[in-house]
Amino acid sequence: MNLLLVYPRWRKLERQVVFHLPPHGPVVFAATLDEDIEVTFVDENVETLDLDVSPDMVAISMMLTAQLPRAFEIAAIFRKRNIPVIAGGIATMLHSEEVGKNVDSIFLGEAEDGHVQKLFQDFTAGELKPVYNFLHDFPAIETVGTARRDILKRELYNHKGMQMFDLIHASRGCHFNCYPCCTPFLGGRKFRPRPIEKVIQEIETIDNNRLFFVDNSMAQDKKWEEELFKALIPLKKKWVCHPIEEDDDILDLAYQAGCWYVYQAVVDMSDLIRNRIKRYHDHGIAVEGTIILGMDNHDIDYIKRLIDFLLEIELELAEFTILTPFSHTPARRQLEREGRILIQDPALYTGDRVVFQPLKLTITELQDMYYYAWETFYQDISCETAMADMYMRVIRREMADGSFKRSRRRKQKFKLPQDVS
Ligand code: B12
Ligand code: SF4
Repeated sequence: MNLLLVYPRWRKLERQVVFHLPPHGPVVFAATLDEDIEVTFVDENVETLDLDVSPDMVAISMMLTAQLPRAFEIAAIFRKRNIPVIAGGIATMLHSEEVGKNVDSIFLGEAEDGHVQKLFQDFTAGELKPVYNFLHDFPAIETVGTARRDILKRELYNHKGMQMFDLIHASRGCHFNCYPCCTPFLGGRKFRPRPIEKVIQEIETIDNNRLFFVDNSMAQDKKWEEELFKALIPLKKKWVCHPIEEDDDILDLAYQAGCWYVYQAVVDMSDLIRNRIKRYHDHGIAVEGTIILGMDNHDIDYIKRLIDFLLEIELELAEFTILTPFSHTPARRQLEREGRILIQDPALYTGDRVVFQPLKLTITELQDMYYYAWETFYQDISCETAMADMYMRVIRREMADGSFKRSRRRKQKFKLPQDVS
């Protein structure tokens, strides 16, 4: 059977440098498929989807709400040609009703442990059902296998000659319940670490020294974290991740294990945040702050002071977004209750547009403060230069421990003048 697996494109954050990472959901999903399913993968963020091909089935994988409109366009084109279309991934779970109206079958939940086989068996028998719901029926974590990175066109994930990182996950779930986040809905608030030997085995297959652990938060099981970092040390990989346990021994191990930088939410200007950032820095770990603008206590003055604070605590990078009431988050529930959601169009749920009524700002003021934040934080060192600095930092470490590899180069694409007619 021929399966066309598509990752629809979405618009990137305005003002941020545009770069592309290889998607993770599709390759982890592909690893769960039986061998007789031949997968062709197209990531529309980096290549053009040929809409004239005729696979036996189209599978759309969606992570973000903003991917929905394009996914529906793709589904409509293939369904018109009587090619069945299924959908899965995070955004399918978050918008199951709407997605269900646009495809032949939706898959909700995690694909491992035989879950997805049910769908393909039914399809082969000509009995594809509209919904396969495994949403809170989590597969045994041991059944998560090595992702099928062989289906990626990896040379396309190269930013200006710099090899971007490969995505991997060492755990699923998150027991916290933060205001803007839908992960508790998806993952059931239970931390599910993968067996460390399986994670290491998977990493050994990755032909890239730079990784991004997409785990929600590493800081959920200290002992597991410690064992994972110890096991990573000999591999000499360099990696980024979400927060790590605030503990000097763990942070020291993380650095030795190759931790390059962490994404850390900066939610206020407290000493707690200041000290947390300092602690990472003291251990040689850089920080990319993730800052959501438009919270109920934010006014113009607060946001201006917040940006000054970010510069003062010397974050290496900052990513600004505007509070977006994504489905199944506490933020959406509150703003819905208060009648403050103004825009429902998923195309505008990119994280850089105001789609709700802020409390202490007008819509225009919040949008302007979003631009102000990017422009002020990067006024002396541009975002591109700050990213290049981060790469120089990792290259130096790689050179020092002998793990540096040159980036892959794209196949020749340019024509010589005499070839151009
Ligand atoms: C990696 C990641 C990114 C990467 C994506 C890289 C890429 N090329 O895709 C980057 C850093 C670019 C990113 C950006 C953003 N992200 Co993000 N991201 C994630 C993260 C951490 C991991 C996703 C992942 O890979 N999961 C692991 C895979 C294996 O799980 P999975 O996709 O569910 O796949 C399983 C199943 O769903 C199934 N499956 C998957 N596909 C299919 C298909 C079919 C047909 C079937 C049957 C099954 C199936 O099989 C898999 C195995 O079981 C999640 C949080 C999380 N932990 O989930 C947030 C998350 C998806 N991001 C989110 C957000 C808010 C954003 C941003 C908008 C803002 C921000 N800065 O965080 C930006 C985008 C801004 C923009 N406009 O560009 C939200 C989603 C919001 C939404 N509803 O749109 C999440 C959930 C974070 C959160 N805590 O709220 N993100
Ligand atoms: S923001 Fe991070 S720590 Fe908080 S609930 Fe979401 S995934 Fe967990």
